[in-house]
Amino acid sequence: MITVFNWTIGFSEVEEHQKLLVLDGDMVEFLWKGIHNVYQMKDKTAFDACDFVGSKPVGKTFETSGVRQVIKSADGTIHYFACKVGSHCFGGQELAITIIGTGEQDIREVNALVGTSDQDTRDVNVDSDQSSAPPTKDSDKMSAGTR
Ligand SMILES: [Cu+2]
Repeated sequence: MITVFNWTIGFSEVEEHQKLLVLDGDMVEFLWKGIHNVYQMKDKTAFDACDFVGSKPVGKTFETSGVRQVIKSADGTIHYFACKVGSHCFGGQELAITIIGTGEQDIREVNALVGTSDQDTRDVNVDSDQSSAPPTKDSDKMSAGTR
């Protein structure tokens, strides 16, 4: 699936405009007008600080609109992107893309559950299958550890 993302919407500084949920292997296409680019940031710290050290350009650094990136890795992984032009990143032109699964979940339902933290979104996979009680004897051994 290709998700087309308006790459200048983050200037609104509305937090929800700076986040996106995708399925593993989805492609995100950044679209814009004017002079912008797309960099994948090293990590969340770099993303929050608009620090481009260790970042990698997606496409050419002054590509015209239409840069595409396949988002692929484990569930719950967050990929961070920002524009390196001028102070655009500080102005809100940034995007955190979270992978929420491989395609079997309803993306709209999950949307309601994420967005408040960077917690692993794998929690949303928990369903009604919790009726099986943990084994009592063996679990004592396992938790005996280092406490
Ligand atoms: Cu920009």
